[in-house]
Amino acid sequence: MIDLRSDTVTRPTSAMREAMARAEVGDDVYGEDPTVQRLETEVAALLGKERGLFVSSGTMGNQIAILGHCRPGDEVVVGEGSHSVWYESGAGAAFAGVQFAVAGRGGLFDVDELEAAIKPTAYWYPSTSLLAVEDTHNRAGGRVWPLERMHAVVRHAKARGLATHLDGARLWNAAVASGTSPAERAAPFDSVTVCLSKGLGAPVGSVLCGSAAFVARARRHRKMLGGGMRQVGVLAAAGLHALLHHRARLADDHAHARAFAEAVARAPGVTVDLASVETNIVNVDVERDAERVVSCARDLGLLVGASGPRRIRAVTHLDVDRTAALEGARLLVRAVELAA
Ligand code: TLP
Repeated sequence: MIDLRSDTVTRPTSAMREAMARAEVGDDVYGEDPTVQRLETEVAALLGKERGLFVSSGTMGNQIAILGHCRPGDEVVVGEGSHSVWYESGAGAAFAGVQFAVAGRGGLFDVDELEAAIKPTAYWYPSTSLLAVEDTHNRAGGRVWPLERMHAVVRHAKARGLATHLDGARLWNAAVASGTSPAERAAPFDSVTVCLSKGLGAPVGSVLCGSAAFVARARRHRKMLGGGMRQVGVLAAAGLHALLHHRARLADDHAHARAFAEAVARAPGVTVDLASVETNIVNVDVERDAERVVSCARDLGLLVGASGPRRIRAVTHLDVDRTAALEGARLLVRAVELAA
């Protein structure tokens, strides 16, 4: 089976498992796990923030950020297709009591579109208190925010009194693809979530970073959500290993995604916006029922996901080499034919 459903499907390498087995651990709720502390310090330094907090998932990181920045009834501005709106089980509404306003179209937006999404000030409006930006943007097909545009919207949000959060689940991909550093990209944001379990290939874990005061608040919220973990250095060790060994190779995933996209784009009945394939995610628009294409692909030995009625998403990762990516493209084209 070639599995292109997500870069979350990777399995820990044997070197990563060895690092996990060797990890020094302690009870992290007592603040006594040295490996967790090392991970939090290293990620905070990589992002140019004061502190980091190891959390179980990107979803938990985003939700703790929303809890830390907002009050019930507040509004969070996001780009179209935001992960928090689509894939976090409605947690923003359930736990923080916020609602979402969408800026612009297609996931990325500009200052005017942000301004249009901010509610005026009167007691009958929700208070727009947070801007959350996704880089890379998942549903937009792994798009990388142009640095200056991203920083301009953050500057505008701050001028309007909003807090700012970066959902950097794939910030590592954005940095590699654009030749900028994660710290440069994260610089103006109040908080940032990065994931270790996507392209980096760790089995679990994300790190939420920000100021010392923000992370102290976040630690309480993490406990409230049941995310206080104990001898979790075994997992932090996987993350540290991933950061050290799997970051630069993300460029390979991007090259494989491009090769996949170009091969698929040549087929009839299929459209791929090649200009938007910047990292490891490829959106493939099909003139067929996407779920039917997914099921035909599975029968042929390829796993992909439907991200819309006529859209397929394919994601390259650590466990997919160029040969597998090209074979995946061939099988997807065949599945589209069969789904007719
Ligand atoms: N995305 C997953 C699914 O949930 C859709 C995937 O397969 O791409 N922010 C962004 C931008 C993400 O893409 C994801 C995961 C998360 C947050 C959440 O991370 P986890 O899965 O660790 O909660």
